[in-house]
Amino acid sequence: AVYPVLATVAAYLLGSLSFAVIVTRLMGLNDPRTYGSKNPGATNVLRSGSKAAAIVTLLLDAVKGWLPVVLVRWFGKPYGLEDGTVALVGLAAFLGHLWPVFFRFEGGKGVATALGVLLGISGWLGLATAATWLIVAFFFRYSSLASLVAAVFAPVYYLLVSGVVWYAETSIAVAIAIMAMLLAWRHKDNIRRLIEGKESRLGGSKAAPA
Ligand code: NKO
Repeated sequence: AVYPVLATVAAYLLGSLSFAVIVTRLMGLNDPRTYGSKNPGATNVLRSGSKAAAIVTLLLDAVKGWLPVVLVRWFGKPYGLEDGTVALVGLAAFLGHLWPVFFRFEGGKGVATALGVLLGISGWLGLATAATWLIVAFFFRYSSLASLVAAVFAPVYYLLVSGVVWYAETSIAVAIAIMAMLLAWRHKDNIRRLIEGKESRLGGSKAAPA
């Protein structure tokens, strides 16, 4: 039973790579933990003005959730790694992003990494959740609100996508539910700003919060 433990630790370490910090540092941009929402995430990197840096951050933060999940799914069977380990490594990568061992355990909100995990579990699940995010972001122009709505729908989509083919795994459903709850909790300041009408809009003016 050493392989599930090794896989989970490796996924946590991979998740601990805070790509918002790493990418901005490599590109010579300011540290996202010093401006805007102070969050090391793609949305806040976008507030630096560099779309390229934001996209690379989003991609790499998603890949670190996706990779451990698909590696276990595709190559785990001979090592005795089943769906329980899929759930564990996905959750471990997500937890690494929130509490990264390499960055004093001060990480992000887990949106991009959760998306990667969902895409690794099922392409349709990831696509449906990402589409939900895009629709809310398009109409309301708040990244945080889009993430919160997507997080509510993700567990529902999992049950639909897997239930239809009679395939829902309790461990995976629980992992998705835990990610959704932690993601919402990490957005508590965003929720307060949304209620107060002080949340910054996507593509909005950086000078005046409106
Ligand atoms: O700086 O506090 P901020 O305004 O930056 O940021 C709030 C934001 C933080 O998240 C990010 C990552 C942005 C990724 C955008 C595309 C993601 C596609 C949607 C996936 C939703 C996954 C939810 C899964 C829950 C289990 O929110």
